[in-house]
Amino acid sequence: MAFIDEAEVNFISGRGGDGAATFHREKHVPRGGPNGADGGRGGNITLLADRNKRTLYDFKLRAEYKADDGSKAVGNKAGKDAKDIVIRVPVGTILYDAEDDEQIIDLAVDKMQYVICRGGRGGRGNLYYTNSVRQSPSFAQRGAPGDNLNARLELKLMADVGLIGLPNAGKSTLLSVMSAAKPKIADYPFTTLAPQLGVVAIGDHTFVMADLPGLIEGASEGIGLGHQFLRHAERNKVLLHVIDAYPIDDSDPVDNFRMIEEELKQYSEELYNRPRIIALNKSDMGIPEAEEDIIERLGQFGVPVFVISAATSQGLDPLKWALWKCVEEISAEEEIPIIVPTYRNDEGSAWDVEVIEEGYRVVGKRIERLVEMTNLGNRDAIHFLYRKMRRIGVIEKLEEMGAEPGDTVLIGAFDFQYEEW
Ligand SMILES: Nc1nc2c(ncn2[C@@H]2O[C@H](COP(=O)(O)OP(=O)(O)O)[C@@H](O)[C@H]2O)c(=O)[nH]1
Ligand SMILES: [Mg+2]
Repeated sequence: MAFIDEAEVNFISGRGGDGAATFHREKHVPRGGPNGADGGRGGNITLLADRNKRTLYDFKLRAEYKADDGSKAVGNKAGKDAKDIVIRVPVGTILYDAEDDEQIIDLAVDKMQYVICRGGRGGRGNLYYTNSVRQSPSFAQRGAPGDNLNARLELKLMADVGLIGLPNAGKSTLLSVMSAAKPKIADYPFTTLAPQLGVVAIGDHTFVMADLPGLIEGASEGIGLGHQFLRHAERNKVLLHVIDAYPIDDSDPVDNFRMIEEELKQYSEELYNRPRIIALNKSDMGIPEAEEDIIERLGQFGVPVFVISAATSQGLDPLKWALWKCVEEISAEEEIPIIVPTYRNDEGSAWDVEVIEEGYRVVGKRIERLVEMTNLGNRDAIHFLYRKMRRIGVIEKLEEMGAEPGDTVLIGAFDFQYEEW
C-alpha cells in the first residue's frame, strides 16, 4: 500500500442545463402560451470522510474530477439533474485552495461530508418569466456555470493506537514489524521528538499506530514536555502497553508496568482512562513458564495480555486482531455522522462598478453569473437583464458615474454597448 499524504487535484462541478423557450402547440390554437421548462442542475462534487481509506493515493492516479452538466429542457420537459460525484477521502484530510493556500475544511470525523463545488442551477424556462404583463416571453435562461476548485489535499493521519512502555521494551521494533506502510510525518512540528506512525493491516482492515517517544521516557527523566504531546495522543482510542518480559536489569516486569501506568496517570488522567491492551514482549528470550507467572500477576489489572516477540514476529496476528476490534468498537460508539451542508462558493451578492480604460466594468459574482446565464442573442432576454440590473441599482450607479450611450460596459467575459439597453 502506497502512502501519499499530499495531492493536488482539480475539481469541476457541472454546468446547469439551459431552460427552454417554447410555446404550446394545439390544433385550432394559432399560438399557445409559453411552456418552456427549466434546465437540470449540474452535478455537485462532494468530499466524504471515510475511515476505511488511509491514503490519498487515488489522487495520484487521477488529478481531475468533473461532474456532468445538467441536461437542457426540451419544450415543456424539464432537464434532468446531473449525478453528483462523491469522493471518499481518509479521515483527517484537510482541503486547501491551491491558489491562496487557504484552508477550506478539515474532514476530521468519519462520515463528515462537504460539498466543495456546487453544480450550476438549471436555467429557467420561458414559462417562469410569464406574468400578467409579460404574457409570452420569447426567452429562457441559460444554465449557471459550475465551480472550479484547484485544491491541495493534505492528510494528517491520526493514530488509533498509541504505544507506551519503558524505554527498551521494544516499542519501536514492534511498530516497524507491525506496519505495512510508513507515512511521512513532515507536518509534525517536533522534528526530534516526532511520533512514529505506522499503518497496520489485518484482514481487510487497517488502523494507525503511533509510538509516543518521550511521553513516558521524558516524564520518567523529569523532562517537562508540556501538553504538546497530548495532541498526538488525542485521538488514540487504545493504548498498547509494551512490557519487556526479560528486562536486562532483572527488574520485575509487573512492577515496571505499574510504574509506567502511574506516570501516565500523573501525566494525563484522560489518556490514562483509555482502554488498554498489554503486549508481553521478547518471548523468544525465555521460557513459557516464566511468562505464565507474569500473566497471572498482571491479571489484577483486568487488561488483556498478548505474549509476543517483535524480534521473531510471534503472536502478532492475534494482537493485531484484538487492537482492531477495540478500535472498531470505540469508533462505532463515537460515530456521529456530521453533515456539513455548506457550499464553498456561495454566490456573493455584492457588486461594484469600476472605471476602466475601455469604459466601465461591473464586478460581482452574482451579477457576472446573471449575465452568463442570459441568452444574449435575444432582445427580450437582454431587456429582462437590464431591468434586473436596474432593480439591483447597477444602472443607476452607471448613470451616476457618467456612463453615456455608446460607452462600453464589461461584465465578466461579456461587453455591452450602453445604448443597447
Ligand atoms: N530478543 C528480542 N529483542 C527485542 C525484541 N523486541 C525488541 N528487542 C530489542 O530490544 C531493544 C530495544 O528495542 P526498541 O524497539 O528500541 O525499544 P523501545 O525503546 O521501547 O522503542 C533493541 O535492541 C531491540 O532489538 C524481541 O521481541 N526480542
Ligand atoms: Mg523507541
